[in-house]
Amino acid sequence: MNDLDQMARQAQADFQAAPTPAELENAKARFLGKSGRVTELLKGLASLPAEQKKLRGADINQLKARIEAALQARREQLADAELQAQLRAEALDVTLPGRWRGMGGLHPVSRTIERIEAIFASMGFDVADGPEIETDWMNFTALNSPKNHPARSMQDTFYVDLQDSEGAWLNLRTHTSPMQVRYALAHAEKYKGVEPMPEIRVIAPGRTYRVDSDATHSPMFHQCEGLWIGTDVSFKDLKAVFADFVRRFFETDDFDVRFRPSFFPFTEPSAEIDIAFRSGPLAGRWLEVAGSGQVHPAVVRNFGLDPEVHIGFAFGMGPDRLTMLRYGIDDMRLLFEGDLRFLAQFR
Ligand code: 2U9
Repeated sequence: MNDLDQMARQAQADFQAAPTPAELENAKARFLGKSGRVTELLKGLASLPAEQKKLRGADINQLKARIEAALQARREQLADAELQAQLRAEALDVTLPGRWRGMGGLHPVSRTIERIEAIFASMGFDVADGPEIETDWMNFTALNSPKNHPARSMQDTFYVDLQDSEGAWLNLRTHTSPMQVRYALAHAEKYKGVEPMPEIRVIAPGRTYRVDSDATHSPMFHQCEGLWIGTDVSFKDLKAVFADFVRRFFETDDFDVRFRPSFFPFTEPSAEIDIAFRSGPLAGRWLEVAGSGQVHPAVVRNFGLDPEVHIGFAFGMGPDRLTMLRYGIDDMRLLFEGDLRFLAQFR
């Protein structure tokens, strides 16, 4: 191997060892720069005789070309490595799922209330609304609750530090009934003197409050009551309407309904409504799903209507319990803890 071959190999090895473009340019300078080794060789030609100068000159030019080719190859190698590193660093997996803001959904109890509203609406029932802070008269007196009734005590009812025009403390409504009182009063007023008065058919779903908190009671819970006042309405109509509601709410015909005597201040006679599925996980167990009764004459009179003419039926049920029965939920607290692992199942 002559000295020129050796220099070519040295240059190639130095270029290969340069880890960055900057260091490669330093290595290049050592061979091809102004005082680089190839340049020095070319300068040395001057002292040679003409014959040798020609041969040596051609060899040095060949060497220069080999070194330049090695330099170019290493430059391309380094540029390619840099590009690959950059691509790796900025890698974008376009097959990953997108980042969502997260889809919301209705709370299971809201879904239940929407189902109840849709079913009763199809049977001609309006949906009432009303305030959650109520007067004593709307929440208790109009509904035939005597002044000394335990439901009115501080132990059972949340009171608000505000009095109405009669000096009675306002309360958080303990049932959804006051919405129906307001609705019935407005209805009677609207159709005053109209004979016959159009029927009152209304349901009232919403939040209600009682001083009660344990595994099966929440201080805030939901109710949905219904009121149907006409001149020719009876328990058999109530039973038919309620059974049709159950059939559509639980999407089955396979159940029995029974009325069991009970007591409420605002209805007389009163009855609990029980249902028993004949098949499925709850088969054979009587489940209490609602209270009901003929609206007490004193309550009808409070609407300014004659209880000898206007006869009414009412029922009340708990959307929280209906939700638990429909979805097989065994702990009521799950409904109100706001745990997304539970709630996301209902989206
Ligand atoms: C007016 C007149 C009467 C509504 C009624 C019930 C029976 C009843 C409870 C059952 C379980 C509610 O969800 S619950 O806590 N309700 O038993 N509610 S009759 O009676 C009315 C309502 C309004 C003007």
